[in-house]
Amino acid sequence: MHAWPASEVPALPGKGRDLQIHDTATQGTITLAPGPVARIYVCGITPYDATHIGHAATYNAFDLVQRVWLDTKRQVHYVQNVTDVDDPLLERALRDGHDWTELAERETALFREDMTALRMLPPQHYIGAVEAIPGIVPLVERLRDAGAAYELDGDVYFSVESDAHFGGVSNLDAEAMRLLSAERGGDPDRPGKKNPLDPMLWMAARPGEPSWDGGSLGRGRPGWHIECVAIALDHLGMGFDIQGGGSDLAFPHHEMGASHAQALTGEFPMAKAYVHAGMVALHGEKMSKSKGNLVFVSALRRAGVDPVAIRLALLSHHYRADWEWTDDVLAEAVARLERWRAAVSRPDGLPADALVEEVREALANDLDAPAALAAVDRWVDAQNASDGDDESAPGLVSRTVDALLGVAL
Ligand code: 5CA
Ligand code: ZN
Repeated sequence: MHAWPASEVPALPGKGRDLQIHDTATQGTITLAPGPVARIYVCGITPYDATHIGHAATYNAFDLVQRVWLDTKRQVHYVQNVTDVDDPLLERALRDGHDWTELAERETALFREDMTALRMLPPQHYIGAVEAIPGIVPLVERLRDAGAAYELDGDVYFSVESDAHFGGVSNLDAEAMRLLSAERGGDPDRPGKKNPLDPMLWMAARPGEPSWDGGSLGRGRPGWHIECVAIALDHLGMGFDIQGGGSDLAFPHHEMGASHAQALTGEFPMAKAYVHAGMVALHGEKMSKSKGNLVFVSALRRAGVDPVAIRLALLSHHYRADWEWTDDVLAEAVARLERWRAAVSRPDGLPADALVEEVREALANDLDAPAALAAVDRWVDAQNASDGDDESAPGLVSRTVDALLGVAL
């Protein structure tokens, strides 16, 4: 699949700092020091509805990761998937009488437009579940042949007991895992499973549903977790730097994915850090497609909201916080954008070299975007109240917020 166009990332003087990031698996902050090419996998959308502010907030967090790494003069190898065949997509298409492939294509196209408007840097590999199927089948066969997977009425399940590290990503107790499994696409109550938590790797063809040739597995379609693992291993290999997504993916998705990969390769860990963004709520409840309490990025854009203001609204919350979208959050971002634009539109101003370092430091410290905004606010307030004569300052501030925060003034 094609991704979306990249906006240019200006080069800044000097060099950024190595990223310290909170890792869900070790429950602490670790310093990542990748080689010349940093590797990141971020779970993509299930395209049955438009991009909402919650999605955008999560992708914003991982866009900051890329920007910090680029500023350390590394290359970034970024991979993202599109879950373009899965139960929720098929259910929505059936409910609305749409063709599921058309629904997926339309919503993926809209996602690309939203990501472009928000200046999110694109992945180098943007891969759909459907196009990944030829790579998924042999992985499931390998797991089965190694005794890490078993068949149940034609479906193939992964045996969580085959990975000694199972449970080490999300650190949840058995009861919590069972509840979340039932809530998030698993089937802990299906009779015949070796462990109630075992997730499906390959679902045998169901009447009226799309299916693909699965070789020795028979016709069917892939389970959700193996989709991301196949794509990540194909394009990044084991031991990549960050596996990213929203906090609702820690269990079961990232837990199961890590176990699939570790059982397949015998290597540990799949990723050096498992990084999870907080959930954005609307009217007190997590914004979610299934609940329908959504604010769409495309709807805001259509209503004339500057995407740069949307980006600033996302940046005004720490990525790990759960937060609530309100009209005030957007109004504050619009006002901040006006102040910042006024400050950099002057021909000269207060020196900004220290500001570059402050923004770098804030982001390297577990992506503290609110601290980065506060640093820019301080420069902007001082600049708007004084008559500095550094002719390079406004340009340097513009380039800094563009390169490190994706904010185009
Ligand atoms: N296709 C799978 C991942 S392989 C999926 O979870 N798709 S999704 O469309 O449901 O979500 C896409 C990303 O947005 C995920 O990382 C998810 O954790 C994140 N996300 C979903 N809802 C919210 C929310 N309310 N706040 C923050 N992030 C969210
Ligand atoms: Zn995923």
